[in-house]
Amino acid sequence: TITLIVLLFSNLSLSAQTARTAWFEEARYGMFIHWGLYSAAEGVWKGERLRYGNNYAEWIRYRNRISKEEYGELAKRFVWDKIKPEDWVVAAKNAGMKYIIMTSKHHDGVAIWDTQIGDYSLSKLSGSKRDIIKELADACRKHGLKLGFYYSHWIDWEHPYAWDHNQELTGHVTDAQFDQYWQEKAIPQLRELLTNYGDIAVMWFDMWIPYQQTIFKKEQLEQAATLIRELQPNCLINSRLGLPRDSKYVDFETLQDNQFGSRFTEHPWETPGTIAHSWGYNGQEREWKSTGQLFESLVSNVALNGAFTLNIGPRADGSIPYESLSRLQDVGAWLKQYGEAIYGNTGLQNLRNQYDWGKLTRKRNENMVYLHVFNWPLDRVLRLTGISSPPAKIELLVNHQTQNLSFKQHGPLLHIQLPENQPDHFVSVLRITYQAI
Ligand code: FUL
Repeated sequence: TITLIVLLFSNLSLSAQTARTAWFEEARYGMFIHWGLYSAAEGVWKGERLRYGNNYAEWIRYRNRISKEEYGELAKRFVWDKIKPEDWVVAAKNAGMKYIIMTSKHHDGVAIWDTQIGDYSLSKLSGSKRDIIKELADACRKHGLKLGFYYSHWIDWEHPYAWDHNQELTGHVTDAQFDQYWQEKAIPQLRELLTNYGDIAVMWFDMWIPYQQTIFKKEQLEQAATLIRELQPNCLINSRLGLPRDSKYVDFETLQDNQFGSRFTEHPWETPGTIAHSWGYNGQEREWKSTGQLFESLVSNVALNGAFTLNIGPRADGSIPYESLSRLQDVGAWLKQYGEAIYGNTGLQNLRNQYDWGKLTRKRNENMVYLHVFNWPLDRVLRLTGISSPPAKIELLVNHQTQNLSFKQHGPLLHIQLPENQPDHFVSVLRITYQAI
């Protein structure tokens, strides 16, 4: 009986987790927003560019050793009458994204919402009465997008007892001091975020090494996780919380920055990728990813059962740089036509899924497979191996319509006859319907 009960319970918790993550596995594509005081610095401090290291513009306080007070002055540069969080939500929606992860507190320690904990918040530093997080939450509800919060729980360059990466700003921090930071700042702030903004879909933490290699104690991380479960039982927690991936508190895995999947993985996972090099706005940005790269990231993650959370960094007046907006629009227009090949899609577990023409995705629980053709074969024959059951029909998706294609099956090899020209400039899509796979 005991084994049975244990089994029953583990199944229960498994299904609770599956129910929680169902929307996330359907969504596949979301927007990450990095927006904070660093956005106003634009990657330059007193005429000096970002110093060494990872060159991330949102790290400028640390990299350029800016004092807390001087850094706080950046809040004065925000152009309040232009800032409209609803514009971000509309941009995400038009881009075909299903959720938004917003920086509520990045490593600089500044709360973007109107926190009652401490005085280091955007509202207090700027004197503005607006609560951008509240406005964003309202806009997400209005437009039907899920909202999650990024919260830097480990690194906080403002609090004297938090973690400052190399311990250069705060000096040595003892376990007891760190716990003081945790109990007086992080936990109460998390409580605010989970209480005052309606349904929160994700708490996105940011520690990229296991907690055993950090100052964190397991109990502290579990304290945050149980608080989340208590206040928002449906809220997902990402693996950068720092607990092991198989912990009941970790709902999905976040890979390293810009790191894409390399094999089919059954548990829910995502890549956080940024559209440029920095995550926060950098006026000196030179490394914009091409739209082609973004398509490749999205499709290849979905083909391995993953999601893609694409970051943009709006300016201190709320505007989204043209370079980002145009790329978002390109992918959004494509998704309007071919979204059925992305949303709710996964891959095929035992397929290598590496073809010279592109990638294959599969609509979950249906006998439908999509071929995403990045390279239109010059001989107009598309070769697919790996699926032995014969297709019932194969269609090319063209201008919101379909065109039947002829095909021949030679044992495990399928030859599909293509028209001369690829219908889509970026990625053309074929749909194969099987009796069974
Ligand atoms: C990293 C952070 O250090 C970056 O600033 C950014 O927030 C990224 C998503 O996670 O590890």
